[in-house]
Amino acid sequence: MRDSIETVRARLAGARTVAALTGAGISAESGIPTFRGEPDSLWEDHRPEDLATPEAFRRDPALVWRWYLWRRSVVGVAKPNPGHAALARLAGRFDHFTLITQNVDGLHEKAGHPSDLVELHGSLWRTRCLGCGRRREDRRCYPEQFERFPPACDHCGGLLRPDVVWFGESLDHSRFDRAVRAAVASDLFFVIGTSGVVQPAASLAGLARENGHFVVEVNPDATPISIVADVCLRGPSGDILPQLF
Ligand code: BJW
Ligand code: ZN
Repeated sequence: MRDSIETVRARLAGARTVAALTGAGISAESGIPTFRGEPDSLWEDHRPEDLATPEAFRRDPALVWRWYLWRRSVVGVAKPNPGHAALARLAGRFDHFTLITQNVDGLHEKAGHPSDLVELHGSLWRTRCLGCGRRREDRRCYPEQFERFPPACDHCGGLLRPDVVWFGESLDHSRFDRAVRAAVASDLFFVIGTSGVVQPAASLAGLARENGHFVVEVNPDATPISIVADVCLRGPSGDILPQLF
């Protein structure tokens, strides 16, 4: 492990352009459940097709909203951990650093991430109106805080939904383009705390590798991304990342 850490440090010293893709694992040490693989993961208690699809929302918007409000209440009291802080420090050292996150928790921003941040799967803290399309910041955590529930748009009365990307939905094109450009252009590409099973985010590591760049995975467990990584640092990101930056 010591050698691998030294290898990554040396790569960083010679890199001009760096990018990182993060997933739920980076927030695990802040007390936020991951989606898969752990006994208290989100999908252990809930079927994704019941909660994170447009069909589920059409079927029962109140049920889906209650789940998202519960997640807001968990995330709202969470603090960034040493992994988020280390990435924010690293970003401050490079003119070209892109942080691509699949997380909707806002913890990279809370950690003071200074530069290019691409929230591929949206944000827990925004709503989007199904009627007029307006997006608004919204930090409420309880159904009682809304005039109507499920919540409605104060502009057009349309149904509001969480501004996140559900299964079967396309990612915002300009956000995904920024992520692809970063993967193609970065000398060094970190993949941190993601199971690497959800597309198209998972394909970014392969794209970086195909373009000849050095790929570093940080994860306690092996994933489908491990085979494209040049170095795999096995352990929690809150332990590993502060040793690198
Ligand atoms: C630690 C740690 C520590 C623990 N330190 N690490 C067949 C093949 C290919 C693709 C598809 C397919 N069938 C369907 C698809 C498409 C589908 C998909 O990928 N499905 C697969 C699951 C099979 N993708 C989509 O639908 C996407 N859209 C799309 O493709 O559009 C085109 C299209 C249109 C129409 C039809 C079909 C395609 C959209 C995907 C949206 C994903 N949305 C979610 C919910 C977001 C909102 C919310 O948060 O509620 O995004 S699902 C969920 O998974 C969430 C996450 O961002 C995402 C990824 O999860 P992540 O981050 O990897 O977390 P985990 O829990 O899986 O992993 C945690 C990792 O951390 C583990 O590895 C641990 O070991 C590690 N870890 N502790 C470091 N301390
Ligand atoms: Zn509206």
